[in-house]
Amino acid sequence: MKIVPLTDSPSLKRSIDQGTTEQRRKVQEILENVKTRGDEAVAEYTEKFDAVRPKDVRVTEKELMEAEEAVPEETREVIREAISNVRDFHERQRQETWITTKQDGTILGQKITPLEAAGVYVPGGRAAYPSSIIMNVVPAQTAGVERIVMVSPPQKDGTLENIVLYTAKELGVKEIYKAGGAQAVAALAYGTETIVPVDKITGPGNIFVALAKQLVYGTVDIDMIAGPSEVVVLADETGNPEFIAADLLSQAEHDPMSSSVLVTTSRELAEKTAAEIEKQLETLPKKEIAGASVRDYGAVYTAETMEEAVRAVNELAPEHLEIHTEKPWDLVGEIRHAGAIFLGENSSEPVGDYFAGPNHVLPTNGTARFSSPLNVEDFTKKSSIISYSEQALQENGRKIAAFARLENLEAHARAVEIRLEKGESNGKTS
Ligand code: HSO
Ligand code: ZN
Repeated sequence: MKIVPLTDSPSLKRSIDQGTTEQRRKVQEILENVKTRGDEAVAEYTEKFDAVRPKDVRVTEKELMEAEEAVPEETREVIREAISNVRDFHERQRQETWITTKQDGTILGQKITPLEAAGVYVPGGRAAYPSSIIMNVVPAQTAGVERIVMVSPPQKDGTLENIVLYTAKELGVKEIYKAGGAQAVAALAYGTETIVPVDKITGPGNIFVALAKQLVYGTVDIDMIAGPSEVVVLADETGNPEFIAADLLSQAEHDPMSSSVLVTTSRELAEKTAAEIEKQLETLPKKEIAGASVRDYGAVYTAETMEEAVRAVNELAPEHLEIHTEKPWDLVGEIRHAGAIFLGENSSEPVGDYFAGPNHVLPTNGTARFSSPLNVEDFTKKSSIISYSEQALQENGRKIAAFARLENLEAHARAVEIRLEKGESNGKTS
């Protein structure tokens, strides 16, 4: 991995391609077709892209039972424990409805209501990560979403992977459809004879799924559009090059476009980590992917001071940040932009991917500047509550009417004044 002094790097930002015009046009066509022709169009696209017409589009209770039996008990145990940790963490994010009263009798408040239905997209094949199913379903369930639907493209034999079905079953998700790609996103957004539409679609997918989600946004809500995974490690001379190299490679193996970066104040650590990466790469099963990622999107930046290093981290606004310094907690206050912050050498990033409890769906591609990890609030919405008292209206009515006239909205002004006149004629002016 190349070692570059930060002073030689004018901009650390990168931008990820959001699909070509041609891909966008194709997705648009799929959406239109599913919107007008429903199930039949979904079946045609499934046949075209997944080379199968599943007998039952909806997963049956029997299939769920069989999948559970096919998953070894040790695996089930790990998945159950991960679910429990993720539930505990998300439980703490739950927000309550609140009401406040004022001296004049006015009541104001904020009512929290879960979305009625959420759809979770689960990619096919090797990218069907059970951990991502957990991370998408748990916040929705914790928010109180009643109906959670999962969609995933069928394998050639018309089934879904056992581990996908088992994880869904363990989470309590019962409505699962064998459909993927833009056609599944369209079915969730517009509804078909079989699939009742949902209110929000979340979950990772390929470029066609990402584009479809972007295009149905407005009809339904969506989560963020995730880019390739990223990790930045911030370290001083106390960092362990073997651990740091291993953590950088753990994100590099996700995608040739994943980005793994070390920012360090120690030239020695920079060199040792770069050498360690080459060494550890040799024995990795995904060394092609991880190798391309560190070569094309990886870097080791050396900084003169910790302030300079922290400035670089904030500029990168990484999805994951690991801090490997003597006193990592001293730096937390300085970090403005990062999706998840891992402190100390035991907090390897995969700990967060699978097990610690926080969500692993995080803002990528610099969007940590303005967005947050997927969370319970994403599956709720708020309604404001306003109950004005007679006293409050009589006291403030003139001001409200004046404000309305400032905007040239006479009917607004009169709607308030009609009550004031009534109040005055009743002799109730305060
Ligand atoms: N690191 C990925 C999530 C993931 N890792 C799933 C393994 N499985 C993005 O946060
Ligand atoms: Zn990962």
